[in-house]
Amino acid sequence: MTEIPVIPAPLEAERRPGEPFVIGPGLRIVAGPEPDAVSTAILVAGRVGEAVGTPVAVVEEDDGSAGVIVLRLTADRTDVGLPADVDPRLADEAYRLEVSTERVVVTALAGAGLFRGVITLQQSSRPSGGGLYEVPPVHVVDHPRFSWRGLSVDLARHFFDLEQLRSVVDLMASYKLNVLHLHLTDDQGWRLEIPSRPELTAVSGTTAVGGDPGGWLTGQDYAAIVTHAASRFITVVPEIDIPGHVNAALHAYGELTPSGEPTREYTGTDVGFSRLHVDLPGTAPFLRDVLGDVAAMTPGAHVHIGGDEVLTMDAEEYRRLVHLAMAEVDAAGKVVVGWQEVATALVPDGAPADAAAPVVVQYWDEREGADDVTRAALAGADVLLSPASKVYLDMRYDASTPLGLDWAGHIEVRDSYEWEPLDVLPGVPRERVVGVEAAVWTETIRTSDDLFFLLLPRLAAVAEVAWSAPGRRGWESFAARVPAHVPRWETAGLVWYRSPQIDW
Ligand code: TNX
Repeated sequence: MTEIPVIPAPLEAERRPGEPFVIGPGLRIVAGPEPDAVSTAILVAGRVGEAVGTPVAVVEEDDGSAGVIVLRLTADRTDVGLPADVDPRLADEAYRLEVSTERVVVTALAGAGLFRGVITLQQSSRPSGGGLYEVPPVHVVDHPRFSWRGLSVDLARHFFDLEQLRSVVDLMASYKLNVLHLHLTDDQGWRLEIPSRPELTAVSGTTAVGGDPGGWLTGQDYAAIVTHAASRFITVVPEIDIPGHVNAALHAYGELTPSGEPTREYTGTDVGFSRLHVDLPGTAPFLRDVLGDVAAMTPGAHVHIGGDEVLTMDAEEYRRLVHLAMAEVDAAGKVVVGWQEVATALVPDGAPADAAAPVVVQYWDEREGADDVTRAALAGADVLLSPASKVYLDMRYDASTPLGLDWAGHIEVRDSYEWEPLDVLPGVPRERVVGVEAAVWTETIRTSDDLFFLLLPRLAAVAEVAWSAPGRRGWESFAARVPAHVPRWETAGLVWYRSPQIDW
């Protein structure tokens, strides 16, 4: 196992003899001319400069001198130690890190890999007194196991604003996660301004669970979080949850209800009671407007249409509504993601999928049989794994946890760590599994402190499950590496859970 306290555990990490590399005043970063290398260099220079208290220069010329961190892009896979048979989707995030007493060199095929390598460098460093940091000589070759390593955050039950989301993104970046899924709409509130449907936020933006204050992201806020995430090579996947979980929409637009009257606001925490109606004249235009606008605001490849927990609709109407939404997302040039229930609409009665557009099915509910998901995967759908009993980070750690739910059980840190993604759905072909995504639902979560208390340290555990090769990770090793991360959490002002399973 690795000797450096890096999470997720790298594929290959070997300490080398020699004095540590010193990070302090006078340090320079060599990068460029590629914009992706320069942008990461500037980000790193800013952070290091803040830590050591003097500005750090970014230069293009490598004169071979000591005291530099070199960020180097290459087109040659062997430069980053990548085996020829590695999935091309993983190559962009691969990196090689060489730390010697004199210099640090990060090599990658793309900006994403440079950024991931710098995170490893950061986690390998330790304060050495007098505002300096040092990094022991080390050789690291690394790439992720899965291409989708996500966190889903529910902004609908309680709202979290741009600044709070920026710290979530920063935490994700520090564990090499690469997808931020935003659950933007639900019965209790609508959290993204939609230019063609302004009443959604004007009417339903201000409500939240328990009558707590709501809020929403303006188009500008959304663009800002997308940009902040992109600079850390994290993609935002927006979720507009249909055809259930829609009371906020029905409260804003009466044309979506059979009576034509808007529904009342809803501030409870039940699920499954609200629904769209496929035959109302207002429904298809609503889906077109909302999904079209969201797709237009989103540079990432995916739009999530929800599809979960629709308890008051027959299968045929559900299927028609899901297909309407899928067609709009497809027309807008995006790939559909849906919770596992959409699998029932993809492959009805076991019939093979029609030459279907690509789709990602997100598995979450282990109480349900997974036959539909497996069938969809065999017909070509990709599968994203969010088994609730492992990665629903809104579950309590144990019976004494002061907040959180427990319908999927208690999830101690070790529970979120010790599981094998490919064993979750044995019938799904390995190459259909795109990755792992944690989720945090916010029925009981109101503040950043609540949120980070539930995320830490479990998010780090899930990140390792999603990134590290099975033979490279293990609970004892993980538990031994976690305590070194506490100072960074505390410097960032993040509250965390002192699990009795870890020797802090
Ligand atoms: C299930 S997961 C839900 C959410 C709840 C969550 C609470 C999913 C697709 N639906 O509506 O917030 O459980 O843990």
